[in-house]
Amino acid sequence: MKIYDDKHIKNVAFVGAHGSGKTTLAETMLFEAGLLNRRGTIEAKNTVSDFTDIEKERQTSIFATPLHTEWRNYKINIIDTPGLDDFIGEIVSAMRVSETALVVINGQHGAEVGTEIIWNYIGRFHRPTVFVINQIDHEGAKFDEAFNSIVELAGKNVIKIQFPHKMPDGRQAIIDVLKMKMYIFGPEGGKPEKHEIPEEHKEMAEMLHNELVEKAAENDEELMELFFDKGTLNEDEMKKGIKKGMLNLELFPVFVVSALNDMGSGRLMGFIDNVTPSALDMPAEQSLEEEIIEPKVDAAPSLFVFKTKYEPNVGKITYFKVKSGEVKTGDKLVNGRTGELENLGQLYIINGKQRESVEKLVAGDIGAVIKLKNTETSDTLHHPDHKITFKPIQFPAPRIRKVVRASNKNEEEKLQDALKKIHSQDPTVIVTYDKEMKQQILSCQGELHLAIVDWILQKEYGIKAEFDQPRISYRETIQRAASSSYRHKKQSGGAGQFGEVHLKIEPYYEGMPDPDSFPVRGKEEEDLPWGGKLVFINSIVGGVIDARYLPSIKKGILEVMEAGPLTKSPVRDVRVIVYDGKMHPVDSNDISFKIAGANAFKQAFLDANPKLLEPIQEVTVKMPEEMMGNVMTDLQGRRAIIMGMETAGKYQKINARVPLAEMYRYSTSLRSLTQGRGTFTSEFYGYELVPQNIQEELIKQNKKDEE
Ligand SMILES: Nc1nc2c(ncn2[C@@H]2O[C@H](COP(=O)(O)OP(=O)(O)O)[C@@H](O)[C@H]2O)c(=O)[nH]1
Ligand SMILES: [Mg+2]
Repeated sequence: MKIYDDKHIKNVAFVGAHGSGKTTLAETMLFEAGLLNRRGTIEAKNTVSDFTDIEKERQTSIFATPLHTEWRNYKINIIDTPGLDDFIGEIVSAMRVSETALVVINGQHGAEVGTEIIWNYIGRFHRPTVFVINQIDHEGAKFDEAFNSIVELAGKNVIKIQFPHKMPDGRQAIIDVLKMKMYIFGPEGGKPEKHEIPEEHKEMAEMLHNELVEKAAENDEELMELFFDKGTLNEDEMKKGIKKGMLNLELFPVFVVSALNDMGSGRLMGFIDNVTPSALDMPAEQSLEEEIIEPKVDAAPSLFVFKTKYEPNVGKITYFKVKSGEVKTGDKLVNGRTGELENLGQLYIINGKQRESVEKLVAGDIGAVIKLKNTETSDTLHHPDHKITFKPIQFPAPRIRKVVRASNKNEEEKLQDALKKIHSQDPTVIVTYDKEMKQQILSCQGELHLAIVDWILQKEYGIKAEFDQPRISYRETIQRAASSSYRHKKQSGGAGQFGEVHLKIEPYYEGMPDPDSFPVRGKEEEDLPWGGKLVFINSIVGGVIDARYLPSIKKGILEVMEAGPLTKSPVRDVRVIVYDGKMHPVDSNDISFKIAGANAFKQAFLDANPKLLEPIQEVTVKMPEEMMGNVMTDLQGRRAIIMGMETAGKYQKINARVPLAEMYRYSTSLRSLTQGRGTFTSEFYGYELVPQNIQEELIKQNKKDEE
């Protein structure tokens, strides 16, 4: 492999709806460049990109796969991504290290739901974007409709560089209004014949060409002047203007290809070489140390890890982009997060599962290394003398949560280990332990994502796991003050037990003034591990209870609070005033006061209008305007409180607070309510009162469970 300098490396993420042809296009680009002897297909399960067993089985991409091709003295790194929303994490990490997004559009369907979701997502990265209408060979392909759907998606800055044409003899042709040429393909595709644009399309081509010239000139003053002088621009000037327009996100060129029949991929690679930006053209990134890191070769080396993979017989593979300087085989760099030195060993460039050793990689390039000790996705490795840390990748928050456990109890440890690796490979799979509910929670992006995790556990780790709905963790509290007293007394043989406690409990709130009807001899404010507070006030006068017994009383109360009287849920936000009691000179001890405190508290609690609180999620739903009514009705059926609505382009956003108990399978319902066009995020907001009828239901259920 030739070594390319930083100006001759382009990084492109292939994104777009599921089934649009991203993987097939990547395969064709590798083949056209002579890197493959034969082209694999999705159906034959032998593409370079979809090489994992699960991708072959499902005949679709599930992971982002780094590939590269070489075209006319340029190296093009491609990251082929999956098209389904559940795998958005793969798209996010690919976008992070690519300068250009290449959105593949299925020529039969135009911009689809998946395109729309991904477009909205990649918008956040502010990346220059090329649209490619694929499948022009297909009898169902409709170029004009597909093009219009792109305009609808991305606006008036979408501009045609090419359109397809069928020759009278049935051969496929592509008319290019930048080059002002027609390319005619044989049945096998590959290298086309170059021709003049036929008479019937001349006028249209001229018009589009002029549009393109104007658009190219718009983005550069110098070009604008040239354009006014000459009335046109030459090809090089146009390329310069198009590049500027792309960098300003004010020009989105549209190409056409048949990935399957190998038509148009060479021209597209030529455009990537000559027009799409390299890392040097992009705004330099600022490190967390607030240093501007230019992707220059003559600088201290740094690299950013965007992907991690575990492969049988190989172990851990770390994929990275060189952000500055150059890295060489055998370099020792420091991991900014751990401070540990990592030995880079052999460097590789990658094409799916194939790795080719290289001696060095320069700023802007993408490569891999194996067997790093303790480096994860989002880490930066830097020169020992020059600390550089890049901002970690912002992965989307999880959308579903499940309890996960090994079907076979003996495999629990094995499961932990496997889940750790799965998280390392895919940071959107998150495993946490919920101490309160004593359950292990796996969070991820959706039901399909979960199915993939399950598959990996079974097929790669030989573990059968079970996934259940997590239990909702309620809270208990009180709504009015109540007092009670309790005497604990035991006098059967040996030493007796005696303790008597009088207390008052009240609902606690932030900023509550001290009581005026009791003296405050001591006050403890305790932040409870399950949220909320216990305020414990000692108002004992005349030493009726010894001060040394107060901690025992509090301990007894806390024990009750840990598993509340209503449903065994934790109690929060209570103020307790211990104001009276009795001791016995011989029989009183810690345990007696603990028992008395606990029982006095329990009695008072049940008398104080006790209430259940439930977790509430802050939910944001985004959907096309016309679907808002249905989404709203559904949300109201889930006891949601609508907090606000706002317009975001063609979309409406609803902000709502929804009880977690009502969010069950929301992703599935939203999908069917919006034909897949709605998306949502959901975050914990806080605890709120459960409606009375539901409270009664829950108490009844809890009694039943106990029996
Ligand atoms: N007719 C036709 N089919 C194509 C073309 N490109 C891809 N396909 C088919 O579309 C399906 C999805 O392709 P794939 O590359 O997996 O799409 P991806 O999900 O975007 O990666 C496969 O069955 C391909 O054979 C094309 O240019 N023409
Ligand atoms: Mg694919």
